[in-house]
Amino acid sequence: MKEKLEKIKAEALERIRNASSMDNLNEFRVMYLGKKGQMTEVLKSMKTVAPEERAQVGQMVNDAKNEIEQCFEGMKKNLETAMLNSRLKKETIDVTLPGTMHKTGHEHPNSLVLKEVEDIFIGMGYEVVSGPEVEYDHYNFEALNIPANHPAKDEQDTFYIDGDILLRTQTSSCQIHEMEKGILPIRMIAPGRVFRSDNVDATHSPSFHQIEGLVVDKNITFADLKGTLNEFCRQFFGENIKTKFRPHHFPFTEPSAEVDVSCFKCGGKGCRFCKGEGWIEILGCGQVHPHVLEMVGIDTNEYTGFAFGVGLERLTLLKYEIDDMRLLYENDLRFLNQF
Ligand code: 2U9
Repeated sequence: MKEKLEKIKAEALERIRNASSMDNLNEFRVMYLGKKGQMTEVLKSMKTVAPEERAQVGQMVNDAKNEIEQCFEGMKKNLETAMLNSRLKKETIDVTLPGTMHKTGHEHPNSLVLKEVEDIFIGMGYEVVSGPEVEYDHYNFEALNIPANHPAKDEQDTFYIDGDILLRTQTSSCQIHEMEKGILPIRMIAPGRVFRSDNVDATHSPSFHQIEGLVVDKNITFADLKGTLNEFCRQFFGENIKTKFRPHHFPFTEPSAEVDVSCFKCGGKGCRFCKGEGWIEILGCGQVHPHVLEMVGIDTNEYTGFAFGVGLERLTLLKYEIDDMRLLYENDLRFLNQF
């Protein structure tokens, strides 16, 4: 019995000390100390030991068991430390290495210009209003004093969807919706996407953006229109900018005008940028045609208004000196990263 015990102990200690992994170690624990392990078997066979030797043998078995257990615990600690060290070594991060640069997006030049225009008008007490891109003929044309036979309604210019439903060609429809609410006075701008059946070239696109403005109040005159647009041009193009209001015709305004600004590159002398003109055309405007006000039930004896419209892309091209509108839509990062 004594010899058998010594043999088991020596073998167990040897195996435990040479265990190569935690799994391996646990295997030996089960093999020697488990319920059906060799040491348990020895304890069970104590019955066969002569009663006078039982105490001594019992002590020996317990000592051997304790020694194996201690050896196991010691080895377990060693393996755990080794595993931790190897993990720490593997997961070590060199904090002195340069980081990976992530490219962050930024606003499109059109969005930057729109924000600037909105801020100028918000600063003058205007509201920013949006409306649907799919419209009824009535809101896009009829209510704006554009009659059935007007060339602007031609299918060549307008994308018709079905019958009297179309893709809006101007954001003026938003202003009609706003006036129909019957709450006066109105001081609003309507920025948004518009659609026209145009071929793509450096200055045209079948989809572009407009910013239209509308003011309706008592005693609104052409002088209010001029003052407002002069202030806008000064804030947008610079303090020293000059403006010129040229008579024009729009069905929805009367009188109407187009506005030129003095060339902000050459100061009006004439250069390549303004094609030698000294002036650059930027927007259209006028006093709201009385028919337009009457059609939404506004009393023209009491109320008058002014309106204006500007192409957002046109402002962006001028502001950033871009010579081709297509660059704004192609999403070429070499172009967009410059803003
Ligand atoms: C209402 C009444 C009148 C809006 C106006 C213009 C003049 C104009 C063009 C600029 C360049 C369109 O994008 S563009 O091609 N717009 O010249 N727009 S007056 O007049 C309105 C709007 C709403 C109720």
